[in-house]
Amino acid sequence: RIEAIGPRACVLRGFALAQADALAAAVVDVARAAPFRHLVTPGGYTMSVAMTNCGALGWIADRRGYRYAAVDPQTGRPWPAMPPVFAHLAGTAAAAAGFAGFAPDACLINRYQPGTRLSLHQDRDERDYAAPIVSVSLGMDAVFLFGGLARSDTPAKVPLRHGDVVVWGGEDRLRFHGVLPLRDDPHPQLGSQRINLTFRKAA
Ligand code: MD5
Ligand code: FE
Repeated sequence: RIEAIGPRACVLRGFALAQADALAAAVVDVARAAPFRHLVTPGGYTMSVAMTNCGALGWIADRRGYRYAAVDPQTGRPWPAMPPVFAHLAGTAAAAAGFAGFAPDACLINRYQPGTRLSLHQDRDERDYAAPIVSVSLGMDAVFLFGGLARSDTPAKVPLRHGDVVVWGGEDRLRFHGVLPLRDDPHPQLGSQRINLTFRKAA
């Protein structure tokens, strides 16, 4: 079941359900080597989303700016390798959405707890905007805000549930987006959290 939410953006409902347990177990492994942390933005705000990364490159924020880095600044070691189940899911989801040959080099893992939100922003730190972005939702439900190319465009609200996968590319790649504060409605497997895997080609 493919739901179009833009000309080149769609939700693949339940696409990751069969792999959800394996994905969640791999997140625990990644977080053992590269713990979740709350990044501080260049403006000095501590993000309410906790983040870690796997793959060749990881997205980071600090007082100097936003960028991708091969080494985790907290541990001084390279980010953990991308688990095969991650890379396979990202590739098959992109292909199902019409983007053949997607090979992400970065996976940002976002952890939301009750009250956590992500304010409207664009993803613009990647070298090449031609590659799509694939996002996998695990755990508690969230309301995704899907805006336009201007910050002032009123966003649509898209509910995202455990196992849903969203793919954005082409003219939808630079749309403003965010996540409303998470409600506490514990998930049977993951408890009071939502995990989002965001696959990108950064370099
Ligand atoms: C999340 N994360 O649910 C979202 C999923 C982030 C982020 O936004 O930057 O970590 S990725 C949503 C996304 C990516 C690229 C383009 C668009 C949305 N879009 O055009 O709406 O934690
Ligand atoms: Fe984003």
